[in-house]
Amino acid sequence: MTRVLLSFGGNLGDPVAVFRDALAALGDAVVKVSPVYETPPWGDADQPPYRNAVVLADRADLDPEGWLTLAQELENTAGRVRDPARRFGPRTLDVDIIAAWDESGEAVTSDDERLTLPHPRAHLRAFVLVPWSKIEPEAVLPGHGRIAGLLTDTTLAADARQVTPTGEALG
Ligand code: PH2
Ligand code: MG
Ligand code: MG
Repeated sequence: MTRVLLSFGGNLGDPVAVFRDALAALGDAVVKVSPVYETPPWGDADQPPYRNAVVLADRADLDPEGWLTLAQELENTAGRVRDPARRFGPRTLDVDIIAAWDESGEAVTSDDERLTLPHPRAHLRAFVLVPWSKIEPEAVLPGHGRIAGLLTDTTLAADARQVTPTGEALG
């Protein structure tokens, strides 16, 4: 069994409809789903606001590499077009693996540049930590401690104030 925390993000088309399709494709693997949030674009400022959510999911038959393949399939199904010149540009669906845990609940770590675990910037991103804290208030980001503690950092707290629930449900 590998449990993962997935971050869903998108800012082209109808991201919430795209999130719903991706969740349906994950099927029984889905354990918990956060509300949807509107978030200011991080990285390139000249793009529309994002919708973000997080999904806790579990699949007995997938290791983190298998999850990466599945995440990329979900992005491709959503019509994601990759622009090599714009790494942080607009997209229909981005599915990032934030952290992974093995069957005994131990965090999986990886330095592989294709799949770094935990995600190297997750501890800096209010658009990941705020939705996650909503579904798992006591969660720990491996290597960084409790997410509730991370969110009290001055910079993150300022970013978190801009992460606003939209009221759109994915379930
Ligand atoms: N994803 C990016 C770049 N910038 N900004 C927000 N608010 N949310 C995202 O998911 C996001 C982003 C590239 O993965
Ligand atoms: Mg991303
Ligand atoms: Mg990504």
